[in-house]
Amino acid sequence: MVSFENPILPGFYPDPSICRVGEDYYLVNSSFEFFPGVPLWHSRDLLHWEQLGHVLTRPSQDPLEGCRASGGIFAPTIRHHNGRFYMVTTNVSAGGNFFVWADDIRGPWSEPIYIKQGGIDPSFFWDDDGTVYFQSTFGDINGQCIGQCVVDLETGEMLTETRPIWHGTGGKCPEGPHMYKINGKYYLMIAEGGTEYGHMETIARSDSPWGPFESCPRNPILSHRDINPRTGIPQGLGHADLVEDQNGQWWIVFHGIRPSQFMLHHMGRETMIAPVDWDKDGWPVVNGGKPIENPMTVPTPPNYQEKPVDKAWKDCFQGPELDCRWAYLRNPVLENYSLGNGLTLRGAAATLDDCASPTFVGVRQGEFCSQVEVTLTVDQLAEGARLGLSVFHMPQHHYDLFVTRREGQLCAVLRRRVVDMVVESAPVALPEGQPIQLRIDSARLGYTFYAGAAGQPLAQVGTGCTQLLSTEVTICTFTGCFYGMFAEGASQGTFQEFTFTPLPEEA
Ligand code: 6LW
Repeated sequence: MVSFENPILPGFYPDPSICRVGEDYYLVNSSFEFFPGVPLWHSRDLLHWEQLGHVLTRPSQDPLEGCRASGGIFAPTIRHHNGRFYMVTTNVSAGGNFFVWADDIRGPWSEPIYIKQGGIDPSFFWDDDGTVYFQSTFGDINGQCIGQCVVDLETGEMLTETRPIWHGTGGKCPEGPHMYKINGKYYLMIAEGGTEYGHMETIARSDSPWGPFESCPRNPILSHRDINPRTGIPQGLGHADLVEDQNGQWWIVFHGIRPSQFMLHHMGRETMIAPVDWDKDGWPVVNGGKPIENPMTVPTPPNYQEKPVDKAWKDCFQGPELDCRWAYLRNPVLENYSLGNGLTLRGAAATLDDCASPTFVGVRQGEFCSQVEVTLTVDQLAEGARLGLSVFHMPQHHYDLFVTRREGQLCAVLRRRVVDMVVESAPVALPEGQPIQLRIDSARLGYTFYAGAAGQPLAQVGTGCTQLLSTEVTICTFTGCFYGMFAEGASQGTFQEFTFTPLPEEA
């Protein structure tokens, strides 16, 4: 047995899907309006994950122009069959359901092949006879359900009409379907209850991929809907996928949230994992029937090695391309970004308030308590233009620490945008012609923003609470908070040495 802490992927990494190829595990997440799309992860022991990159790296695969916050790419499924990888997902802002494929996990991935069946949360299942079944959310006279058709993977053509196969156990929003053939039975696992505090995972089985499906008597097999959020135990567990390891032990990946305080979370839905055993009647039992809480103690996974986890990192932007942890807002205007002795950003008309492609590149917040710092050299900055560091959730919810000019004076300002309110701090004067340090100290309930000349003591510019950047305060987004460098207006600046340092939780 080994112990570990969930989430295995901290920060906004929701709707996980997983597959195994030999001794290698691959996992993907949804990505919505952030680009590149569909983060792609690899592991050899299910507990330590490295990001390989993304599946959707070209705008032709992931058109996000003008898409709304929490639009774009919804839940994906990754599968491997006959030596080929398949990733199927939905772009709710352009095109609907589609899949891409690759013979090498590192790509290149194909252009999209669209499938006419509607709904979201698409998934593939290959039967022994080679028939390929496609599932997604659907609806009929009896309400919301899971719909299925047979598809031709060469063309994406539907070879049958869509038929409803299961309506779930009565929870709202039956979604996130995945089908598995285990011990000769067809199992269909879905999420129900909606991706909030009532989320749950349920399962049913049949002798035929078309059903009828018999519901597991112990449904839901995974849920924290009856666990008090004040306990600090993760909430909103659901949207899961199963995988069998090479020792025959089964595992379930799913997402959950870590509230910062009672029924508020700002880091999005995070990827978690737990072991699965099968009871005498052939039904799955998650984590021995116990709640998902840290520390998790689980059977030793294959290839497991104790590895010291160092969450601190630094990026000096010296490479030919950005590290894959960085994400743009929608399809980026690439001429506004350049690398070489730092990351140079050029501002444009688009701002963080717009559903556009402002000059922004960010990394997901995955720790409650941390310190983020970056050094900025101002190359060009017109009156009122901005260069800075933002805690960004969506266009109506972000806190921006930026360098600007007020009556020609170089200064730092904190601007907090919450729905239709914008509050700006008093400007803090900054010296001309010197590198500027911008810093954000994050705590569970709030952020503190600092600025000043690099190497000098920094001045506090302002503070902001995490509550107003929480999903429950926004339009109930599907995303979470990012730390992002940005440029707006007639501005150009070079960012160097972006450091992330986890801090101990304040007492
Ligand atoms: C995902 C679906 C869901 O596709 O939210 O609430 C969507 N549930 O399963 C976005 O995460």
